[in-house]
Amino acid sequence: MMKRTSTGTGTAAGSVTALRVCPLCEATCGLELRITDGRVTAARGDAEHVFSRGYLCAKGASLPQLLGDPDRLRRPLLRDRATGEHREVDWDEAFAAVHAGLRRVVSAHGPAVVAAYLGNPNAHSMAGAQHRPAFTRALRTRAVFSASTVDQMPMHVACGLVFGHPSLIPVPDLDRTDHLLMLGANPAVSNGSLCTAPDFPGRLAGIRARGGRVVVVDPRRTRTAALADEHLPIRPGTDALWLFAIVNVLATEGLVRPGPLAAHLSGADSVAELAAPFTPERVAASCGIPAETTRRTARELAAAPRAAVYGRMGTTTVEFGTLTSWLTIALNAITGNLDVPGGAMFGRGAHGRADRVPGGRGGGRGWRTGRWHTRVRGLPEVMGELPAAALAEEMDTPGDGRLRALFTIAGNPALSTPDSARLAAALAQLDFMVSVDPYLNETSRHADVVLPPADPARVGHYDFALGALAVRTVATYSPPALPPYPGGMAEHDILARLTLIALALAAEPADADATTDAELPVEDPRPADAAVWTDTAVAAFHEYLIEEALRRAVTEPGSPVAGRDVAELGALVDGDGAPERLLDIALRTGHFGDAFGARPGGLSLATLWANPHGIDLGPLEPRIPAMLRTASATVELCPDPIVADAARLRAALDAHEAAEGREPSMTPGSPEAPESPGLTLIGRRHLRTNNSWLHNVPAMARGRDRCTLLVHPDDAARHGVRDGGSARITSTAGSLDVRVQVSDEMMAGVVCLPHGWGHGLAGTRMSVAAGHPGVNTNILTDSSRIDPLSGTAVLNGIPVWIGPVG
Ligand SMILES: Nc1nc2c(c(=O)[nH]1)N[C@H]1C(S)=C(S)[C@@H](COP(=O)(O)OP(=O)(O)OC[C@H]3O[C@@H](n4cnc5c(=O)[nH]c(N)nc54)[C@H](O)[C@@H]3O)O[C@H]1N2
Ligand SMILES: Nc1nc2c(c(=O)[nH]1)N[C@H]1C(S)=C(S)[C@@H](COP(=O)(O)OP(=O)(O)OC[C@H]3O[C@@H](n4cnc5c(=O)[nH]c(N)nc54)[C@H](O)[C@@H]3O)O[C@H]1N2
Ligand code: SF4
Ligand SMILES: [Mo]
Repeated sequence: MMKRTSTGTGTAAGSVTALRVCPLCEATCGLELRITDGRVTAARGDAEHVFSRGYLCAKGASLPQLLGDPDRLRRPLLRDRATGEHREVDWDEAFAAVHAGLRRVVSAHGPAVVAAYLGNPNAHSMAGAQHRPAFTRALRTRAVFSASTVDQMPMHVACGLVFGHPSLIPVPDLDRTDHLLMLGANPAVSNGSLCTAPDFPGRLAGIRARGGRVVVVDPRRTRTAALADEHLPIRPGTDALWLFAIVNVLATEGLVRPGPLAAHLSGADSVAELAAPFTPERVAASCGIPAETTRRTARELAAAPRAAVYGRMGTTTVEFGTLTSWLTIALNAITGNLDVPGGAMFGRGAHGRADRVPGGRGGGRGWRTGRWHTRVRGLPEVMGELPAAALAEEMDTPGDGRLRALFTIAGNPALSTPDSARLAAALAQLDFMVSVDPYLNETSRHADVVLPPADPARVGHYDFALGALAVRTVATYSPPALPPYPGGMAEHDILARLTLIALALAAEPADADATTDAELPVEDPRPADAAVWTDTAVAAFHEYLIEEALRRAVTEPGSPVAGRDVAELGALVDGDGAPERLLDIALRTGHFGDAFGARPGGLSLATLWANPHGIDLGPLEPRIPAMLRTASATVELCPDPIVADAARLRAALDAHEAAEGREPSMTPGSPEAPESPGLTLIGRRHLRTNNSWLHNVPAMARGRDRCTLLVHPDDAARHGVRDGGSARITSTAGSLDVRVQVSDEMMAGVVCLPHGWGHGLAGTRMSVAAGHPGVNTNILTDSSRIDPLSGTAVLNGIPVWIGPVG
């Protein structure tokens, strides 16, 4: 195949443009980058991109500053354990240090004491999808943690139980719905999550322009609430009660109408039974929503021709996160809005696999959690991962199996996960730590070796993770906009080398008592005794990945290339490097693929190259029952773990009613209950932030202080704090001093602090961020409070006390 060039047409003198999908959030906007003198000098929306049509936000526009950030690491760093200082080294020295450090830990204690933490940007790179999984498997450890358990894991669990696979997550069909009931989401700022839709705000406006209705349920009057027809303030953590009350109204008023889905649904009657105790009147005080409003909301939902219920962070990172996520699915199902246009539908990436029996009945083995447990608290594994809330205790609690080494890949758990003070201390006392990260930040400052990947302009891009969550099926491939810089290394090449090191160590004899029961699911492609991370070994590893992908494709049921010859297909694979070749295989063997010639006109890498503004494969289509993976081949609407958790919710409501008179609300916030804290804490995001890592970009840092505590005027008066003054905020986990911003956006009894701040720590190298550090709200997050079914930390709805400082 001919080598293709990436940069496009010339513009102003000396400049060219290149197209690139933005890697910063889930909206996947097409950008047009201007490149001058080998640098990205400007970014604007790609007006011709089939999905985003020119939309971009302030973060996308700041990409040139991010790429050119002088603090961005371009060479590996090695840490001197005596001084704590990091110094630049070459790649060979860095990988040699990884090899030696990992060998020291694994030969003494076995691979089970090595942990990995995978952060959010893994969902936004090809390397995260293509190379990262082999690395964590090669580590042979069960101690894999990720940002999912401070994010969307409850939705995975709900979908795993109901549909039989945790990745089958329905998304609101924004462009065709007449009614959107949105809980705990602020897409006007976040640009959407678990729902990929560039220009989310424009699409919300579209619903209203069509005569539809948008209802936002949120303790704060957010930008999104301001765009809606109606805003219902709700007490943090009580959405499960409220959604059950909606089900209760539908059931008692004869409004349960699953429609054609009924044929593929089991357990719908049990949902109504579960909801029986939760009347609108009973939950009103806890939720802060009058019973009449709840009844009206239920009737409006039932009456809308096409409606979707959608919940995000405010519904997942709460005490009943899985139950709440499940309720959104259940409501869509019993109102006849699941898997129909305008309702909640299943996305499918352009590379997505074919459903098992095309057009036929699905079915599978079902899905479960708890295949292994954490050492200290016995918390169950979910999707092969352990809760981030347990990371610190697994590292700092003495005993057999204590975690002694850690790899962080694209993560900043020191700011992003619970009980940060304890976690920072635990990171500091690890035997060995490696961070794959472009910044020396609050997490990587603890790393013995920091491996910085080349920036996104220098690698290709295709959205593997987000395609399945998009409101339309769209495919865009962005080739590297710039050549590799001298001495830089792409993330996939870093991960390939780390995998080779882990595989080589697996082949070495270990100490007698350092045993593991984990088998080795990745083959070491090198000949015996070959050097570990040479270019030749990397090439062999890439060949192995490509062959594996083909082997899987020819054996998978329903695959359009089932039964064909791996060597025959291998000769047809297109693309310049391993990431492109793996993408070509995924595209061509997927649902829309050309099946390596068997389906002319189907997708391949070549068709993506020919369409640089993306290919639109149309709106979502119904997929039940063929996509189902439950044992019964039905939507199992009332699985046992959900029934049990509904009993836990009922018990919580009963307990609070028993305490009636002393404490009129299930959540803290009542002055009549002095033993309970005064207030509940929730989080927020800002247009110019991206979790913890854009605060070093000058355009993102400019302007007013954003790390403020929002307090309702009545609460400010009651607790003696004033606008612009300092307050001390205290939870069961820790205490912070923070600047107060009095705001009637807040529901009374609820205060709000953003996450991702707390910069300027010793040993970090983020000069802009250090100039406006803010405070780390996760010092207040109590790692003992989790949603038990998913292990997800309670980040929203934290009981806190506040008072003036001094
Ligand atoms: N209190 C509270 N805490 C929260 C949240 C909240 O709402 N409230 N939100 C949670 C959510 S939703 C999430 S997703 C998590 C995020 O948790 P994390 O993923 O742990 O944290 P991020 O701040 O996203 O850090 C991303 C890291 O990746 C690095 N990075 C950026 N690009 C690349 C790349 O291309 N390759 C590599 N290798 N590294 C890269 C950055 O420098 C940074 O160190 O935070 C969670 N924490
Ligand atoms: N600008 C910007 N965009 C981002 C990010 C960012 O940091 N900055 N992060 C990205 C990431 S990783 C993610 S996961 C997404 C998250 O995307 P979203 O979930 O849309 O973003 P949040 O701002 O966390 O919105 C959660 C909302 O829930 C509300 N809330 C809190 N507690 C409750 C509750 O108990 N019930 C209800 N009903 N509401 C509650 C909060 O007030 C808040 O408005 O955003 C992504 N996009
Ligand atoms: S909305 Fe998201 S994808 Fe679009 S430009 Fe902004 S950060 Fe990038
Ligand atoms: Mo997230």
